[in-house]
Amino acid sequence: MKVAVVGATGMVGEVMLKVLEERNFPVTELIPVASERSVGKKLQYKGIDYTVVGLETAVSMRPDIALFSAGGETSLEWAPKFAEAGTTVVDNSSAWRMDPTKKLVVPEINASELTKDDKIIANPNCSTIQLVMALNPLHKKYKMKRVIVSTYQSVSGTGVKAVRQLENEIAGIEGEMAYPYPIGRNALPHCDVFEENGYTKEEMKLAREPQKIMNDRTFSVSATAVRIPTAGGHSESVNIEFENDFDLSDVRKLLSQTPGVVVQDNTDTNTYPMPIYAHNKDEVFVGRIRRDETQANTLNMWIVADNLRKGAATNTIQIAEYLIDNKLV
Ligand code: A2P
Ligand code: 11C
Repeated sequence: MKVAVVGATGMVGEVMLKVLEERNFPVTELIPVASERSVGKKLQYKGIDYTVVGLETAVSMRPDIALFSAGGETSLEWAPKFAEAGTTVVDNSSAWRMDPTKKLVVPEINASELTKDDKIIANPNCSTIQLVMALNPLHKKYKMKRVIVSTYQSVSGTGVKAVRQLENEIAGIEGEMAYPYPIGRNALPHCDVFEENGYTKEEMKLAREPQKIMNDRTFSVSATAVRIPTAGGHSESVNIEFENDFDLSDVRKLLSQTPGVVVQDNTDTNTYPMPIYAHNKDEVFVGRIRRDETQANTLNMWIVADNLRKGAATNTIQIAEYLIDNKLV
Protein backbone atom coordinates (compact mmCIF):
# COMPACT_ATOMS: atom_id res chain seq x y z
CA MET A 1 0.00 0.00 0.00
CA LYS A 2 1.12 3.50 -0.83
CA VAL A 3 0.40 5.30 2.46
CA ALA A 4 0.38 9.06 3.07
CA VAL A 5 0.56 10.36 6.63
CA VAL A 6 -0.79 13.91 6.57
CA GLY A 7 0.51 15.76 9.63
CA ALA A 8 3.51 13.41 9.89
CA THR A 9 5.55 15.97 11.83
CA GLY A 10 2.84 16.50 14.47
CA MET A 11 2.21 14.78 17.79
CA VAL A 12 -0.31 12.27 16.44
CA GLY A 13 1.51 11.89 13.10
CA GLU A 14 4.68 10.89 14.89
CA VAL A 15 2.79 8.20 16.83
CA MET A 16 1.13 7.07 13.58
CA LEU A 17 4.56 6.37 12.06
CA LYS A 18 5.56 4.45 15.18
CA VAL A 19 2.33 2.39 15.22
CA LEU A 20 2.54 1.64 11.45
CA GLU A 21 6.04 0.34 12.05
CA GLU A 22 5.17 -1.67 15.17
CA ARG A 23 2.16 -3.33 13.54
CA ASN A 24 4.12 -4.03 10.39
CA PHE A 25 1.46 -2.29 8.31
CA PRO A 26 1.87 -3.28 4.64
CA VAL A 27 3.54 -0.04 3.51
CA THR A 28 5.17 -0.27 0.09
CA GLU A 29 5.69 3.47 -0.18
CA LEU A 30 5.46 5.99 2.63
CA ILE A 31 4.56 9.62 1.90
CA PRO A 32 5.06 11.89 4.92
CA VAL A 33 3.07 15.10 4.46
CA ALA A 34 3.11 18.35 6.45
CA SER A 35 2.76 22.07 5.96
CA GLU A 36 4.96 24.03 3.55
CA ARG A 37 7.12 24.92 6.60
CA SER A 38 8.27 21.30 6.85
CA VAL A 39 8.65 20.39 3.17
CA GLY A 40 12.11 18.89 2.60
CA LYS A 41 12.52 17.84 6.22
CA LYS A 42 13.61 14.20 6.77
CA LEU A 43 11.63 11.69 8.84
CA GLN A 44 12.66 8.15 9.70
CA TYR A 45 10.48 5.10 9.13
CA LYS A 46 11.90 1.62 9.73
CA GLY A 47 15.39 3.12 9.79
CA ILE A 48 15.02 4.76 6.37
CA ASP A 49 14.91 8.52 5.75
CA TYR A 50 11.84 9.92 4.01
CA THR A 51 11.42 13.49 2.79
CA VAL A 52 8.35 15.44 3.86
CA VAL A 53 6.23 16.66 0.94
CA GLY A 54 3.40 19.18 0.67
CA LEU A 55 -0.28 18.35 0.17
CA GLU A 56 -0.37 19.15 -3.56
CA THR A 57 2.55 16.79 -4.24
CA ALA A 58 1.01 14.09 -2.05
CA VAL A 59 -2.32 14.16 -3.96
CA SER A 60 -0.45 13.90 -7.25
CA MET A 61 1.28 10.75 -5.95
CA ARG A 62 -2.16 9.09 -5.62
CA PRO A 63 -1.70 7.14 -2.39
CA ASP A 64 -4.00 4.17 -1.70
CA ILE A 65 -4.59 5.36 1.86
CA ALA A 66 -4.07 8.74 3.54
CA LEU A 67 -4.07 8.95 7.32
CA PHE A 68 -4.89 12.55 8.26
CA SER A 69 -4.04 14.32 11.52
CA ALA A 70 -3.27 17.89 10.51
CA GLY A 71 -6.26 19.72 11.99
CA GLY A 72 -9.85 20.18 10.90
CA GLU A 73 -9.26 22.89 8.32
CA THR A 74 -6.64 20.87 6.44
CA SER A 75 -9.00 17.88 6.44
CA LEU A 76 -11.99 19.88 5.23
CA GLU A 77 -10.04 21.29 2.33
CA TRP A 78 -7.81 18.35 1.40
CA ALA A 79 -9.57 15.08 2.25
CA PRO A 80 -12.01 15.56 -0.69
CA LYS A 81 -9.09 16.23 -3.06
CA PHE A 82 -7.41 12.97 -2.02
CA ALA A 83 -10.75 11.13 -2.27
CA GLU A 84 -11.24 12.47 -5.80
CA ALA A 85 -7.81 11.13 -6.72
CA GLY A 86 -8.96 7.68 -5.58
CA THR A 87 -7.33 7.70 -2.13
CA THR A 88 -9.23 6.42 0.90
CA VAL A 89 -8.82 8.95 3.71
CA VAL A 90 -9.00 8.02 7.39
CA ASP A 91 -9.28 11.34 9.18
CA ASN A 92 -8.42 11.94 12.81
CA SER A 93 -9.74 15.51 12.93
CA SER A 94 -13.21 16.61 14.00
CA ALA A 95 -14.00 17.84 10.47
CA TRP A 96 -16.18 14.96 9.22
CA ARG A 97 -17.27 13.16 12.36
CA MET A 98 -20.86 14.33 12.52
CA ASP A 99 -21.35 14.56 8.74
CA PRO A 100 -24.24 12.16 8.07
CA THR A 101 -22.61 11.02 4.82
CA LYS A 102 -19.42 9.89 6.63
CA LYS A 103 -18.88 6.89 8.91
CA LEU A 104 -17.46 7.42 12.39
CA VAL A 105 -15.62 4.25 13.26
CA VAL A 106 -14.19 2.37 16.22
CA PRO A 107 -13.24 -0.91 14.52
CA GLU A 108 -14.17 -3.14 17.48
CA ILE A 109 -17.69 -1.67 17.38
CA ASN A 110 -18.81 -0.69 13.88
CA ALA A 111 -16.17 -1.42 11.23
CA SER A 112 -18.67 -3.74 9.55
CA GLU A 113 -20.52 -0.60 8.33
CA LEU A 114 -17.60 0.23 6.03
CA THR A 115 -17.87 -0.30 2.28
CA LYS A 116 -15.69 0.37 -0.77
CA ASP A 117 -17.61 3.60 -1.33
CA ASP A 118 -16.38 5.17 1.92
CA LYS A 119 -13.62 7.42 0.70
CA ILE A 120 -13.47 9.67 3.77
CA ILE A 121 -13.80 7.86 7.09
CA ALA A 122 -13.79 9.70 10.40
CA ASN A 123 -11.86 8.68 13.49
CA PRO A 124 -13.68 9.69 16.70
CA ASN A 125 -12.36 12.04 19.36
CA CYS A 126 -9.88 10.43 21.76
CA SER A 127 -12.01 10.70 24.87
CA THR A 128 -14.98 9.22 22.97
CA ILE A 129 -13.05 6.18 21.74
CA GLN A 130 -11.98 4.98 25.18
CA LEU A 131 -15.49 5.64 26.52
CA VAL A 132 -17.37 3.65 23.87
CA MET A 133 -14.87 0.77 24.00
CA ALA A 134 -16.01 0.16 27.59
CA LEU A 135 -19.68 1.15 27.18
CA ASN A 136 -20.50 -0.93 24.10
CA PRO A 137 -20.37 -4.45 25.61
CA LEU A 138 -22.33 -3.29 28.67
CA HIS A 139 -24.95 -1.50 26.57
CA LYS A 140 -25.50 -4.60 24.45
CA LYS A 141 -26.34 -6.63 27.53
CA TYR A 142 -28.00 -4.18 29.95
CA LYS A 143 -29.17 -1.29 27.72
CA MET A 144 -27.94 2.12 28.80
CA LYS A 145 -30.33 4.98 29.56
CA ARG A 146 -27.95 7.72 30.61
CA VAL A 147 -24.19 8.19 30.96
CA ILE A 148 -22.50 10.91 33.01
CA VAL A 149 -18.80 11.27 32.25
CA SER A 150 -16.15 13.52 33.79
CA THR A 151 -12.78 13.50 32.07
CA TYR A 152 -9.25 14.15 33.33
CA GLN A 153 -7.39 14.87 30.10
CA SER A 154 -3.71 14.89 29.32
CA VAL A 155 -2.01 18.00 27.94
CA SER A 156 -0.88 15.93 24.93
CA GLY A 157 -4.49 16.16 23.66
CA THR A 158 -3.98 19.89 23.10
CA GLY A 159 -0.70 19.47 21.21
CA VAL A 160 2.98 20.30 21.39
CA LYS A 161 2.45 23.83 22.69
CA ALA A 162 0.60 22.55 25.75
CA VAL A 163 3.13 19.82 26.50
CA ARG A 164 5.79 22.53 26.35
CA GLN A 165 3.77 24.82 28.64
CA LEU A 166 3.64 22.10 31.30
CA GLU A 167 7.35 21.27 30.90
CA ASN A 168 8.26 24.96 31.17
CA GLU A 169 6.12 25.39 34.28
CA ILE A 170 7.77 22.37 35.93
CA ALA A 171 11.23 23.72 35.02
CA GLY A 172 10.28 27.23 36.20
CA ILE A 173 10.83 28.70 32.75
CA GLU A 174 8.56 31.41 31.35
CA GLY A 175 7.31 30.56 27.88
CA GLU A 176 4.43 30.56 25.48
CA MET A 177 1.05 29.62 27.00
CA ALA A 178 -1.30 27.12 25.31
CA TYR A 179 -3.96 27.62 27.99
CA PRO A 180 -5.39 30.81 29.49
CA TYR A 181 -4.00 29.74 32.90
CA PRO A 182 -1.11 27.72 34.31
CA ILE A 183 -1.71 23.96 33.93
CA GLY A 184 0.87 22.64 36.43
CA ARG A 185 -0.73 22.13 39.89
CA ASN A 186 -4.03 23.05 38.30
CA ALA A 187 -7.17 21.60 36.72
CA LEU A 188 -8.92 23.50 33.92
CA PRO A 189 -12.62 22.71 33.36
CA HIS A 190 -12.06 23.82 29.80
CA CYS A 191 -11.08 21.47 26.93
CA ASP A 192 -11.44 22.99 23.45
CA VAL A 193 -13.65 26.06 22.94
CA PHE A 194 -16.94 26.95 24.62
CA GLU A 195 -20.15 26.55 22.65
CA GLU A 196 -23.33 28.59 22.99
CA ASN A 197 -24.98 26.13 25.38
CA GLY A 198 -22.21 26.62 27.97
CA TYR A 199 -20.55 23.27 27.23
CA THR A 200 -17.17 22.96 25.59
CA LYS A 201 -16.76 21.46 22.15
CA GLU A 202 -14.95 18.50 23.76
CA GLU A 203 -17.96 17.88 26.03
CA MET A 204 -20.34 17.98 23.07
CA LYS A 205 -18.15 15.49 21.16
CA LEU A 206 -18.59 13.13 24.11
CA ALA A 207 -22.34 13.76 24.09
CA ARG A 208 -22.86 13.23 20.34
CA GLU A 209 -20.25 10.80 18.98
CA PRO A 210 -21.14 7.67 21.04
CA GLN A 211 -24.69 7.57 19.63
CA LYS A 212 -23.40 7.69 16.08
CA ILE A 213 -20.70 5.04 16.62
CA MET A 214 -23.06 2.70 18.46
CA ASN A 215 -25.88 3.52 16.00
CA ASP A 216 -28.33 4.03 18.84
CA ARG A 217 -30.06 7.21 19.97
CA THR A 218 -31.93 5.69 22.90
CA PHE A 219 -29.29 6.71 25.47
CA SER A 220 -27.85 10.11 26.33
CA VAL A 221 -24.43 11.28 27.49
CA SER A 222 -23.70 14.30 29.70
CA ALA A 223 -20.04 15.34 29.98
CA THR A 224 -17.65 17.58 31.89
CA ALA A 225 -14.16 17.69 30.36
CA VAL A 226 -11.21 18.78 32.50
CA ARG A 227 -7.58 19.30 31.54
CA ILE A 228 -5.05 18.13 34.14
CA PRO A 229 -1.22 18.21 34.21
CA THR A 230 -0.63 14.62 33.02
CA ALA A 231 1.11 13.51 29.86
CA GLY A 232 0.40 9.77 29.49
CA GLY A 233 -3.29 9.53 28.69
CA HIS A 234 -6.85 10.54 29.38
CA SER A 235 -8.85 9.29 32.38
CA GLU A 236 -12.63 9.22 32.77
CA SER A 237 -14.97 8.79 35.70
CA VAL A 238 -18.16 7.30 34.29
CA ASN A 239 -21.61 6.79 35.82
CA ILE A 240 -24.00 4.63 33.77
CA GLU A 241 -27.68 4.09 34.39
CA PHE A 242 -29.02 0.94 32.69
CA GLU A 243 -32.57 -0.17 31.92
CA ASN A 244 -31.79 -3.56 33.40
CA ASP A 245 -30.04 -4.69 36.53
CA PHE A 246 -26.57 -6.15 36.27
CA ASP A 247 -24.30 -8.42 38.17
CA LEU A 248 -20.92 -6.86 39.04
CA SER A 249 -18.95 -10.03 38.38
CA ASP A 250 -20.68 -10.31 35.00
CA VAL A 251 -19.76 -6.68 34.20
CA ARG A 252 -16.09 -7.48 34.94
CA LYS A 253 -16.32 -10.66 32.87
CA LEU A 254 -17.94 -8.88 29.91
CA LEU A 255 -15.29 -6.16 29.96
CA SER A 256 -12.39 -8.57 30.30
CA GLN A 257 -13.69 -10.58 27.34
CA THR A 258 -13.89 -7.46 25.15
CA PRO A 259 -11.02 -7.27 22.64
CA GLY A 260 -8.96 -4.13 23.30
CA VAL A 261 -10.21 -3.72 26.88
CA VAL A 262 -8.18 -4.69 29.96
CA VAL A 263 -9.75 -4.82 33.43
CA GLN A 264 -7.46 -3.62 36.24
CA ASP A 265 -9.66 -3.77 39.28
CA ASN A 266 -8.55 -5.00 42.67
CA THR A 267 -8.90 -2.70 45.65
CA ASP A 268 -6.99 -5.18 47.90
CA THR A 269 -3.83 -4.57 45.87
CA ASN A 270 -4.50 -0.92 44.92
CA THR A 271 -4.95 -2.04 41.32
CA TYR A 272 -6.68 0.48 39.07
CA PRO A 273 -5.88 2.13 35.73
CA MET A 274 -3.59 5.16 35.68
CA PRO A 275 -2.21 7.29 32.83
CA ILE A 276 1.41 6.52 33.70
CA TYR A 277 0.76 2.84 32.95
CA ALA A 278 -1.58 3.36 29.98
CA HIS A 279 1.09 5.45 28.25
CA ASN A 280 2.37 3.82 25.03
CA LYS A 281 -0.26 1.05 25.24
CA ASP A 282 -3.00 0.37 22.72
CA GLU A 283 -5.57 -1.04 25.15
CA VAL A 284 -8.32 0.71 27.08
CA PHE A 285 -8.00 0.07 30.83
CA VAL A 286 -11.05 -0.15 33.12
CA GLY A 287 -11.19 -0.33 36.89
CA ARG A 288 -12.94 0.95 40.07
CA ILE A 289 -15.98 -1.01 38.85
CA ARG A 290 -18.68 -0.61 41.50
CA ARG A 291 -22.37 -0.21 41.98
CA ASP A 292 -23.74 3.33 42.40
CA GLU A 293 -25.51 2.80 45.71
CA THR A 294 -27.70 5.89 45.32
CA GLN A 295 -29.72 4.67 42.36
CA ALA A 296 -31.03 1.38 40.88
CA ASN A 297 -29.25 -0.30 37.92
CA THR A 298 -26.39 2.20 37.99
CA LEU A 299 -22.67 1.57 37.70
CA ASN A 300 -19.53 3.61 38.37
CA MET A 301 -16.20 2.94 36.70
CA TRP A 302 -12.89 4.52 35.73
CA ILE A 303 -11.47 4.33 32.20
CA VAL A 304 -7.92 5.22 31.09
CA ALA A 305 -6.24 5.06 27.67
CA ASP A 306 -3.34 6.63 25.82
CA ASN A 307 -5.10 9.41 23.89
CA LEU A 308 -2.43 9.50 21.18
CA ARG A 309 -2.60 5.71 20.66
CA LYS A 310 -6.07 4.09 20.89
CA GLY A 311 -7.52 7.61 21.07
CA ALA A 312 -5.92 8.64 17.77
CA ALA A 313 -3.12 6.87 15.86
CA THR A 314 -3.91 3.25 16.72
CA ASN A 315 -7.64 3.53 16.04
CA THR A 316 -6.96 5.26 12.70
CA ILE A 317 -4.53 2.52 11.69
CA GLN A 318 -6.92 -0.23 12.83
CA ILE A 319 -9.53 1.27 10.48
CA ALA A 320 -7.01 1.15 7.64
CA GLU A 321 -6.12 -2.45 8.53
CA TYR A 322 -9.80 -3.40 8.41
CA LEU A 323 -10.10 -1.83 4.95
CA ILE A 324 -7.15 -3.84 3.69
CA ASP A 325 -8.18 -7.11 5.35
CA ASN A 326 -11.66 -6.80 3.83
CA LYS A 327 -10.44 -5.66 0.41
CA LEU A 328 -12.23 -2.32 0.71
CA VAL A 329 -9.26 -0.37 -0.53
P1 A2P B 1 4.02 21.29 10.40
O1 A2P B 1 4.87 20.52 11.35
O2 A2P B 1 4.68 21.54 9.11
O3 A2P B 1 3.39 22.50 11.00
P2 A2P B 1 0.20 19.11 15.98
O4 A2P B 1 -1.20 18.64 16.09
O5 A2P B 1 1.16 18.36 16.81
O6 A2P B 1 0.31 20.59 16.10
O7 A2P B 1 0.64 18.78 14.45
C1 A2P B 1 -0.08 19.22 13.36
C2 A2P B 1 0.43 18.54 12.09
O8 A2P B 1 -0.33 19.02 11.00
C3 A2P B 1 1.86 18.87 11.77
O9 A2P B 1 2.46 17.80 11.08
C4 A2P B 1 1.71 20.08 10.86
O10 A2P B 1 2.80 20.30 9.99
C5 A2P B 1 0.52 19.66 10.06
N1 A2P B 1 -0.15 20.80 9.48
C6 A2P B 1 -0.64 21.88 10.12
N2 A2P B 1 -1.18 22.76 9.23
C7 A2P B 1 -1.03 22.21 8.02
C8 A2P B 1 -1.38 22.59 6.69
N3 A2P B 1 -2.00 23.74 6.45
N4 A2P B 1 -1.05 21.77 5.67
C9 A2P B 1 -0.42 20.60 5.91
N5 A2P B 1 -0.07 20.16 7.14
C10 A2P B 1 -0.36 20.94 8.18
C1 11C C 1 -8.19 16.87 23.65
N1 11C C 1 -9.75 15.41 22.55
O1 11C C 1 -7.66 16.04 24.38
C2 11C C 1 -8.85 16.49 22.35
C3 11C C 1 -7.82 16.28 21.30
O2 11C C 1 -11.34 16.55 18.23
O3 11C C 1 -9.67 15.32 17.63
C4 11C C 1 -8.37 15.87 19.97
C5 11C C 1 -9.30 16.87 19.34
C6 11C C 1 -10.16 16.21 18.32
O4 11C C 1 -8.20 18.05 23.87
